[in-house]
Amino acid sequence: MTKPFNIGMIGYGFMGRAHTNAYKRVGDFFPELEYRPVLKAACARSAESVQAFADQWGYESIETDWRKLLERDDIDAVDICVPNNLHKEISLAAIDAGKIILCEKPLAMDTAEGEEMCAAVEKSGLANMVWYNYRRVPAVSLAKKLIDEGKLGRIFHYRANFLQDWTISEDLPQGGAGLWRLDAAAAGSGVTGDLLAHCIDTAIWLNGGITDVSAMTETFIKERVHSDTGEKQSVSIDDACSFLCHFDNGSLGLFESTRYARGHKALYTLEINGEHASIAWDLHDLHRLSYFDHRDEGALRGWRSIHVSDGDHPYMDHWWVPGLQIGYEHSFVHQVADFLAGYEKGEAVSPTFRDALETQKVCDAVLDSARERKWTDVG
Ligand code: SOE
Repeated sequence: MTKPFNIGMIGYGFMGRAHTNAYKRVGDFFPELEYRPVLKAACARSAESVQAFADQWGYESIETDWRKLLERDDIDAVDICVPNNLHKEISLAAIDAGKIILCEKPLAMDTAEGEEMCAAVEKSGLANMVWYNYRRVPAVSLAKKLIDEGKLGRIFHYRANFLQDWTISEDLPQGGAGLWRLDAAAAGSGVTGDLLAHCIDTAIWLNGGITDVSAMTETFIKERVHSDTGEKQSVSIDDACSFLCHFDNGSLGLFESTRYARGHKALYTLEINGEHASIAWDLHDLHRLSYFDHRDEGALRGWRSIHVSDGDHPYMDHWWVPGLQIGYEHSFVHQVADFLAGYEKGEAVSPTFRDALETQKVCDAVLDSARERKWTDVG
């Protein structure tokens, strides 16, 4: 007998769709789960838009005020898919209302907000999770397994990039649907919180904590029309950010992110170099993991490209037959599956608010370091 896990979705943008797709698919591909997501209600300010979203994706009802959603007894969990400046307020109210929270990344606008959210959710004992989905791309999960098994040996270098090119035009306004990411008042920061946060989350997961950072940021377009006012306003998000760091394990990190890398749409790459072996991964070829092992027989030594689609690869026994790959959206399905499996057992599933707070602290240290032009400890 399965049990319902009633979802109240707040927001209906790109992430609202990605998460909803995961809720819809997870029961079919992870039939062993006791709890099954039920799309109870979708919530957003515009009744017309949220009704259209609910009709298209199969939500049973709508709300236009998230406070009303939180009052409903038929909602077990809220999924927060709205701009970052609303994460804290909604989370704290949801905790008061006794709701489980699945929150879109980054956790908060800054560390101070994140700490408040973390303290409240931990005091409540409510299950919580933050949507850093890339950990659960099977090739990235395989990288984690190889590192944890010690295949790489001592780690020397961690390198990651997240490159995009969608904000190069000066005519692009800031604020409003999708473009709130360009408005510091709604987003908190630019590429640091939006893109590097993914790289940092994966890095901490794979390679451990980050101790200190030295960063530079740039805002290439200093003024943009704001969608709310129609007026030109200064832009204070970081359009690009690069940073160096030290990890707890003594390895060195090098990270770069920008929305001004013409030709790159969502190029998230990472490479880790260890004493015995190296691994590399690229979001544009997400089902492959590149692996080089120095211990291989000399004449045959070289980079191998592992097609992560076999039955013994992470998550893959839940999908098609060996050799047939899956994609971006499946990382979200895996995250829900793991969350529900943990929920069933009463176990926290990473990344929790606490894990996401670690990423937030690194993001804040990066922004502080760039502002002050000096090495900065992670708080
Ligand atoms: C920005 O373009 C964005 O959609 C991020 O907000 C997502 O978190 C990232 O996964 C893809 O890019």
